[in-house]
Amino acid sequence: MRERSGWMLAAVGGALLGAISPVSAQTADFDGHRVVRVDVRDEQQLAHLLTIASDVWSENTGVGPLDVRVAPEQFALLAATDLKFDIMVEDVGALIAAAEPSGIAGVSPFVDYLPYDQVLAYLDALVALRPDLASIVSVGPSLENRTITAIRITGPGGGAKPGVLYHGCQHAREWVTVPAILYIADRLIRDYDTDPYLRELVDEIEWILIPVVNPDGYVYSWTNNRLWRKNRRNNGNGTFGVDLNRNWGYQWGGEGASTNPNAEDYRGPSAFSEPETQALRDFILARPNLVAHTDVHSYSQLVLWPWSYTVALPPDQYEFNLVGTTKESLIEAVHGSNYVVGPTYTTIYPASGASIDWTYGVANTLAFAYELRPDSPTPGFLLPADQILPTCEEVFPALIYQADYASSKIRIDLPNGVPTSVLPGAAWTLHVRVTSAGRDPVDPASVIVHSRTAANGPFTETVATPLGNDLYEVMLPPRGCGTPTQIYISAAAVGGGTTFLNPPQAPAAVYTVPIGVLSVAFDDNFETDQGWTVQNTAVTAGAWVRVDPNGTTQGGGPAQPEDDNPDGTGTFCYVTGQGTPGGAVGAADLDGGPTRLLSPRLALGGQYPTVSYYRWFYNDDGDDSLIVEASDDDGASWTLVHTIDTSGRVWSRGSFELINYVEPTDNVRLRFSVSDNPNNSVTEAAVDDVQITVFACGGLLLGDLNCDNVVNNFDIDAFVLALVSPAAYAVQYPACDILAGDVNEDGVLDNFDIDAFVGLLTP
Ligand code: 0X9
Ligand code: ZN
Repeated sequence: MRERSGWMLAAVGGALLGAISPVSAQTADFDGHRVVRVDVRDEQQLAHLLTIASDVWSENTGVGPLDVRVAPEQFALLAATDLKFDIMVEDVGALIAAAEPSGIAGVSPFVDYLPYDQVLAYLDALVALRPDLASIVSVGPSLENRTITAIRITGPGGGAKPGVLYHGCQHAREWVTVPAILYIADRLIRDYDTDPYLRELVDEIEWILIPVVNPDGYVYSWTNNRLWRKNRRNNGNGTFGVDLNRNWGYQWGGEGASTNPNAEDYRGPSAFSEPETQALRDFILARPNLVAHTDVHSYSQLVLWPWSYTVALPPDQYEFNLVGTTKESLIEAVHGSNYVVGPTYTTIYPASGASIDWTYGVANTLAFAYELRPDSPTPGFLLPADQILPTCEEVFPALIYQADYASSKIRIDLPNGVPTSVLPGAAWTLHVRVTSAGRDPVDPASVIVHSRTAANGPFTETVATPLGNDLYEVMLPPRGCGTPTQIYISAAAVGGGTTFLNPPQAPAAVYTVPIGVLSVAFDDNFETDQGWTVQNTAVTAGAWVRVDPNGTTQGGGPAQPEDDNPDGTGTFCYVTGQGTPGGAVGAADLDGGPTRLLSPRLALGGQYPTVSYYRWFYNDDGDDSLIVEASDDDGASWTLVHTIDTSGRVWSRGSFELINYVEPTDNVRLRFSVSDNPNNSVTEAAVDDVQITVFACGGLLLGDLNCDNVVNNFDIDAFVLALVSPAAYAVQYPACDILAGDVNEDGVLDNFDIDAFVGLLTP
């Protein structure tokens, strides 16, 4: 895992329960409190430290360097132990005092932090500036009955406009998120007359901006405890607060959220138990026009997207990554700040019940979360006021871009998917649904299916036929058996603009439709021995072994899996060394290596094999990997297929077209290799459910003039002979069908087939 300093989420984990004093009504006093970075060597030291410290400031609690806050008397206790530590913050109280707002009434929100009533007054002032564009909208009541207040901004003209909803301050102490939202409203309103681009976005989009979605917490962070995070729910056991960003109802109650009411990431008693999340949920559900959502937090300088609850990537990962990396450069272009982008789970930590998982997973918006300045624990939440304006300025273009992108988006779906294969000689139909997010309608003449029959040839464009209700269809012509058909779809809005693609990375990525009859050539769930061999080099422990695995754990998560792939059958798989139930994690992992798992020889000559397998990989220092290779010469030489170097801690599926790596010969082998060399970490890998599907032609293979079931240079002589003298061809190749030479599939073998035939031979 990437090392990051950061203590965004303090006091995570039940171990801290006893150490945290119940919140009193008095102003929390952090004078003389230090933040120390302790070198925690093992679980015992960790447990001991957690009985001493007030709370944890690192984002993950575990063995290794750990930042904790200690009161002066706790510091004395710590100093008396043999734990080694560095002092990171000398005086938390002084840090808070240094970032104290001036409290001057009427001050700009971009010059100093504003108390809640002045935030509302600022919204009123903006509405007063442009009542034709802006209005105050009530989202609903907070727990203490404050009104969660939005400013709605849109230009003249009604009708269905795509909407965007951006908000700050789910977490009370993240003060800079409030001006960041106000700044958007400010610019949209003040620059409407002078900036044609912003004017267009205001006219064509409904903007809902909520500077503070947790008003009770925000007020409390001003009056009582500057470092308050949650809402102000009385949990009934002397503790207060539910983490609103663990209370949303998509996969609520999973990883990365606490059941402990005292914890900073307490998820609440049930999904949407809190008035604040309920109000936002109902507000969003009542507005199906919403296309984008942003939840602004601080700090760490990150741009995050779903999922937060699982390591799995969202279905729209490609698009999130595209928009996310564009945001990264837009931000950097303003003041040079570096923001790290990625899915929440892997970029910060697991967090179930987070807002963006719900607004993406349920409300179907393009949902991002930000962590604003600074990038380090000091000053962390206590960002000096002179950094408010640059922070607002640097994220503004990225936030605007997200709204522009999401609201002009055209979506291309394949309601029936693409066929896994089609029969040789049969025409087939593709159904496409094309919808517009609303700023401009779809241009029906722009819906085009691009198809080609050679891996590198030009695409043929077929304009789709509209069927009504956003549905279109395209009839694709019958083809002989051979190279798969490749397709992608494009569409644009009336008036042009961006051409949207499916798959979005087309034509670099395409849908592949094999022509032929699908069959399974090899299937191994490792319940029996199908002839795999293990080859070890410098392995001292943890070589590949076929077992029903015993799980091991490290840092609260699995290292070696307890079960084989849950999507497959049986209980066995290959793992790197069998774990001992309850044994130490390091005793059962791989040491040295590589250990290599070699498949039996696979006869795949002349076919189109798709290989799929399931894998597990865990490595606690990030310098090892699981390597997947293929060979077409019985293992004499190897071609790299996949490198898995992220610790998923879950089973995931890998698949590839063999032909993209090696020739499908009768001497194919697969190989899975992993090493921990030098032996410096916990390294665990597992492999299960290796399956190879192939397409048998069961008929004519186009281009296979010598009928040996492969199209290659050995067909050239036969093709030329067939072309110049069909009679001579029939004599020399009595078992073959001359129509295999009709490569362009126009019904005859003639000179027009030459280019197509050459196309089959040149990869
Ligand atoms: O833990 C959180 O809720 C967020 N970090 S913070 O330090 N600001 O508390 C990160 C969660 C990402 N946000 C969403 N997934 N909405
Ligand atoms: Zn936050």
